[in-house]
Amino acid sequence: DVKLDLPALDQKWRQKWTALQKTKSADGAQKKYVLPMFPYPSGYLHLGHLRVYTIADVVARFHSLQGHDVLMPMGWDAFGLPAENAAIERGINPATWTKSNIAKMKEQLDIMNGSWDWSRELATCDPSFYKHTQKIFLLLHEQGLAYQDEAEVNYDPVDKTVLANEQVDANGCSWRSGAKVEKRKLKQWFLRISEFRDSLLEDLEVLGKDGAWPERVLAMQRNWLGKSTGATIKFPLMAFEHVTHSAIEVFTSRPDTLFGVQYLALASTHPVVAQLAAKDPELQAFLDTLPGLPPTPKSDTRSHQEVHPYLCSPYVLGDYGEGAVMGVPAHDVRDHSFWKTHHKDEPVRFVLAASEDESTTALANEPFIDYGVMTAHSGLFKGRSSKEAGEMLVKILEEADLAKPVEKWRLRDWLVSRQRYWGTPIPIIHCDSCGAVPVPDDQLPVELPKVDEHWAGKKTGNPLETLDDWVNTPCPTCHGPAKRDTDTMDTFVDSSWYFARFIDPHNTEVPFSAEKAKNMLPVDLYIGGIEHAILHLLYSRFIYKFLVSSSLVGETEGVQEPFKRLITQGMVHGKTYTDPATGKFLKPDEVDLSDPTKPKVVRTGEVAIVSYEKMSKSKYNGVDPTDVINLHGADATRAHMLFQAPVSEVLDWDGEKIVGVTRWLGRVWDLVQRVSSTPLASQTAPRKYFEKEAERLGEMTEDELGQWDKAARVWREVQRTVGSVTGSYEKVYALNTVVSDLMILTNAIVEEEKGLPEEVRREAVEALVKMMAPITPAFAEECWAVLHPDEKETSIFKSEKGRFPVVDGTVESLLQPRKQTCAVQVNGRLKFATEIAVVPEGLGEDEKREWVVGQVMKTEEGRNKLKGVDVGKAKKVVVVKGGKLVNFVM
Ligand code: ANZ
Ligand code: ZN
Repeated sequence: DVKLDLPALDQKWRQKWTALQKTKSADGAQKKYVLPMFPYPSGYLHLGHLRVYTIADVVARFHSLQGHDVLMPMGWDAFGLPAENAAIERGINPATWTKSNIAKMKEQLDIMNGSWDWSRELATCDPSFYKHTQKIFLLLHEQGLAYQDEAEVNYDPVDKTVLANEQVDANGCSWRSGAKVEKRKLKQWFLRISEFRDSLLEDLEVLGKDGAWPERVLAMQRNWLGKSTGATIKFPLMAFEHVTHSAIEVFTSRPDTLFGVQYLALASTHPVVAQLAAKDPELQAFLDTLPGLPPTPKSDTRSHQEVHPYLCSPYVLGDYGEGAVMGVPAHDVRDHSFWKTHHKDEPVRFVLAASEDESTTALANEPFIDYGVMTAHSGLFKGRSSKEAGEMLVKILEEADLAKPVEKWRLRDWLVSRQRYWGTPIPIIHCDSCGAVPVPDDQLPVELPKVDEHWAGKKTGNPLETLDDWVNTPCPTCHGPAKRDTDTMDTFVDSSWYFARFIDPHNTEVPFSAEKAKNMLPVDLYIGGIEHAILHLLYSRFIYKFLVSSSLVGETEGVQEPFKRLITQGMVHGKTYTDPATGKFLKPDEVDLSDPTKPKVVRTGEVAIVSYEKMSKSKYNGVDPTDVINLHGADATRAHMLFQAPVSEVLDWDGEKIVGVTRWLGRVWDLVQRVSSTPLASQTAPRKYFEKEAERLGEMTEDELGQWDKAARVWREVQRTVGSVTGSYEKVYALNTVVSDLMILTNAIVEEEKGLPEEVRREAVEALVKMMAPITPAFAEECWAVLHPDEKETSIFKSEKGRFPVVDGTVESLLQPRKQTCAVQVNGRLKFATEIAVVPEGLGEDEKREWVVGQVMKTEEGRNKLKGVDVGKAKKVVVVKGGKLVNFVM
């Protein structure tokens, strides 16, 4: 008996895999590009990482076993604020911090038995990578798709630095200095994503087919793009001598609600508001209460006594539509709650309803937001469908120059400038006479200068701005004095194209070759967290569409989407103990786990509350994947991780439950040992057995028939499992059922093992091991080596014999249940029921009758209970329902 030491197997096989990695897959193999979102090198791998990388690796290995040419690379999303913050706090260079984090995480990643292609490893902070990020930026610039414009930034007046939104707390103060953050206008770089908005929206349809992308993500993308059709409508302004506008223009998506307008609301930044405030101290006082940062729900409720009151409210955005809204409390949710808060006593005016005869005004507590039929309040339009009425209204107003049909998008151009050090430098030189000049191609990359003294001094701000040697440079065009752009790019720019770099990571000339792009892109399966459902995916889609339409790739046919399929995995929650008396989270040494089913609070002896929560330091519920893997081995950890929850759902992590999986692996291991002494068979051996034996089914003894049945039961189970497991691996979402299906198959084999024909037993175990291999690769390799001592030097993933099993359709008919119940009647009256062999296919009516009668007479019941009935002399024998009933008419 060989003892199973799972962690030791990990070690052994990881070494062998490294040695084997160089082998190429067969020519003409189908390409599969499987990619999990690359990690930010924070310095430690958490269980969430382990989950997404396990899913990716399992799918990649499944495809390898099918003989596909699989690409699964790994890299680092290495620029960004945390490194810079760490640098400021610790006085070290962000590059140093990042590199040591990468090294730590790579080590952690390596022990999970992943089949990463490290030869393609990349880090976005590496000049050899960001050289090409700069090239792509300049390509965009050349096409007019990168441009400069003024935009507001958060400015910390104490640290004298620009802050990212995440560095501003809820009170509008700096994360570091605590100073009140100011808004400043700066010239910044934008990427014109709006140019691609039509195809970004249209192609979501394609991604929605067959559930290729989760519906939820598609909805979020659609919403972010926010295409809305409607009209601008002018409301003439009266009786304000000091206002220069003659009308207020609003954007509405619902012109059909025009008769329900009860007020107009303006954004606080609307030019008319400032003019009104100049003469209205009360309004000015209200405006002064509005903070520069996210609007608080305060409202100025005073109305000016006009046909419609004009109100100024923070729910009206200054930079959307016209910065003004026609307020329809009856048919819009926000307008309704605004009206209810400030005009409690004034009735809401409903102007359309679900049907014509509906009395609607009574429903004043809720707005009616659907389209419907115009009611009496809509005057002449009463009875018309509201969609049609809306179009008519816009036409009529258009003739009077009071309305214009328009299309509005929520999507803004992408602001990519960051006033920070740790990012890709923007490759532009500013010259007083030539303007913004691209850095010439042969001078790329523009490298980040080393500024160790800056970090050592724990200084804040962007050191690039004060580095005169670096900033001052001759203009590439006129050679006069000029200055480098000191902004760096948003890290989302780096991650918007990294997946394309993986196909050609060592190319020094271009980001990637067009030829490789045609062969290897797009990504077949992309896996990552829902937190990237909007920005990262939208930016990647945009840049991909740009790249494939650019000179880099040249005209490509078909849909231009970077990720054919997208899987979003659920979070991992940690086991959390709470003291019921205080409601406080308990630290590990504050919980008594001597009886794991009844955790107790050490201090009081009371039973602690157990729940599963998002892992965090403050809840003491974090789990280090390295510890788990060292204890249980990577394979058991992977299998457990998949088994506990469907891929897209939350996973409640309870390390104690891993023993279930470990026990299963132990059973399979023992089974493999027992089977290894039987002669090698082949995948087709069971079929040959069934074909051969089927010919003599009629003459078999009871024992032989018993063995046939047993073999059929096991092989049927193998076939069923191959079918369902293949489907689940392909769907990805159902990986948890792969583990349970394989556990069931293990039990079926072990239960029927005794007396099972050798070739069936052996092949059942072989199939089981192959099906397990994607999930428990080292374990499967070891089993494979035991089963195939002749192939010791190779790997189940590389061997032809190791191919993932396919359902054998030809044995199906042989494996049908051999027995069925037959009800026996004499003159239409039931005498008894008995078990007979299933009627073979292809018999004629007479043969069938003869066969059934013969079977019935062979049974014990037949011999006993039909004594005295001379069935040979029956007038007629009726067999129905394929032999489930026989009637002797005497
Ligand atoms: C009247 C109305 C009646 C509206 C109704 C909706 C329903 P989407 O479709 O997302 O583009 N709106 C217009 N400009 C705004 C701004 N600057 N800030 C806040 N809200 C603004 O939304 C368009 C709708 O949002 C417009 O249609 C307008 O309210 C509001 F039963 O006009 B609606
Ligand atoms: Zn110049």
